Parts: sequence; structure tokens; C-alpha cells
Amino acid sequence: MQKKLKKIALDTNIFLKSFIKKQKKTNLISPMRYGLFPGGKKIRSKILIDIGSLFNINYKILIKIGAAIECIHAYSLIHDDLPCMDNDRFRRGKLSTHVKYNESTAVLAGNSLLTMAFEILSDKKLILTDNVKVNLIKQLSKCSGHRGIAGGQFLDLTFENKKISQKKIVDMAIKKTGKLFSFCCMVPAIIKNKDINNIKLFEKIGAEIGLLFQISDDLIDYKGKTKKAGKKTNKDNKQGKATLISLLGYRKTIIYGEKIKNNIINNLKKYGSKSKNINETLNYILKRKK
Ligand code: GRG
Repeated sequence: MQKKLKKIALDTNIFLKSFIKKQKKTNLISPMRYGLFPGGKKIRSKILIDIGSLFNINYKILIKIGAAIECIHAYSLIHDDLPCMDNDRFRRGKLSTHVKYNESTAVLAGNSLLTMAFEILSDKKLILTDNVKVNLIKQLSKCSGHRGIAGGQFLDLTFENKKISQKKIVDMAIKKTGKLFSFCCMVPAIIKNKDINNIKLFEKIGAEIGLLFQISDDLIDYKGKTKKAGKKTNKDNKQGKATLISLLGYRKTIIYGEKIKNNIINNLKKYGSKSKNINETLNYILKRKK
């Protein structure tokens, strides 16, 4: 699993570096690169490739789409760390972008990574039909905006220090984290021009994977080590974050996570031995320490 993640990370970074190199030099390139490289685990790209293998999609095309997803993800982390959001000074084992540069630079570098994602998806060197590209751009926009990541982040911030129901916590996690995973899972079905029901099925599977990932992120915050995680742990409780752990406790949250994982695995059983890769990723998600 680690080997596969490393290869995906390497291929994604090679593509992103060459994509940026071709652009006119500006003052924002340096903070954008700082937020992108060496970057994190590339778990979203791994899921995109795992689901892509169910549909026999070309690896190089998926690496490019994964790179666009990683731009949105890096942007969300840069903004998440800002003082007006979660106020974190440490990310991916180094200073957060606004600490290394300054706040306004971090905001603008984040915005530039967002728009770069759409440049990648609309690039003529991405060999997909215009119709597929438009659909990908439409879905990624929906997943990132007020019905997705941005909306979920708003809920995360407004839920602080309040008693929040399980339904609302799950809804917030699916928006804040799950929607980008939904996009990863929908991409192969969109590329293969599958019908809307099939696309919606993968959107739901992605939302569940995202929820599982958020749960594992919360477990790392609760029990993990700052050095290993590359970001400060034991923060959620101090910040009064509404998480499943704060509501159900640590043990019940692990049981809940296992249930979700098994549910996803069952839903993908019909793909037979092709689902081996995604199952491996799902098992990794719950066990990971960073
Ligand atoms: C609209 C994209 C967008 C952003 C603006 C700031 C913000 C709104 C949203 C924050 C969303 C956020 C940070 C959700 C948490 C997701 C999460 C669990 C991140 C950790 O992901 P990893 O572990 O990180 O994959 P690495 O470093 O490995 O890439």
C-alpha cells in the first residue's frame, strides 16, 4: 500500500511540477508550490485510481485528474490553517503556508490552486471529450462550493462548542471531507458516460469513504502523535469541535467506522477481484497513523 501511494505521489508531483513550470512566473508560484510539495499522502488520487481500475481507465489520465483534485485539497488545507479558520501553525510536517509567508499570500495562493485545478481539467492535453471535461468541471465545482467543502467547513466552524446531533455531524463531515472523495469515485463513471443512477451510486460510495476518512482523521487527533501526523494533534477537544468522538466516545466511533468500512466493501463486492485495490485502501484508512 505504502509503495503504491509513493508511486502515485511521485507521478502526481512530476505532472504538477511540469504543469506549473509551463506557466508564466509570478510571486504566487512559490507559496503555491509550498502548499503543494512535497504534499501529503495522495489518498484521494489512490481512491480515484482504485475506482478507475474497476472501469479500466487509463492511469495517466487519472494521474492528471488526481493532480487537479490535489490542488483543491492543498488549497483547502492552506485556508483551513488560517487564523480565521482552525488557526494551525504546522501542517505536513512544516510551517503552515500563512506562517511561512503571510495571511494574504496564503489566501491568494489557495485561490490560485483552486483555479489551477480547473485549468488542468480543461487543458487540451487531457485526452477526454469536451463533454466529459465539462461534466468533470461541473461536478468538481459542485463538490467544492457551498453544497460541498466550503459549506461543510462553514458548518464545522459554526458547530464549535455546541451540542450537535449525530445526523448533523455526519452531514458536516460528508460535505467538508466526503464531497471530494465523492468526486474521486464519480470520475470513472463520468468518463465512461455511465447513466445518472450509476454516477449517483459512486457519489454515495465516495461520501461514505470520505466519512470514514474524516473519522480516521478524528481518531488521529484523539490518539495520534503530532510528529507522526505532521500536524498538531489533540486539538479537536480543546477547540470544542463537534466530532463523532465527542458525541459517541472513542470506542464506539471505532465500531461505527468499521461498520461503514464493511458497508462500502459489501457495496463493491459485485466487482469481484477488481475491488481488491479499493478494499486495501479502505483497510489502510482506518489503521493509518498519519
Ligand atoms: C472550497 C476547497 C474549499 C476550501 C475552503 C478551508 C475550507 C473551505 C475547507 C477545509 C476542508 C478540510 C480541511 C477538511 C478536512 C479534510 C481532511 C481530513 C484533511 C486531511 O487530509 P489528508 O490526511 O492530508 O489526506 P494530506 O496532508 O495527507 O494530504
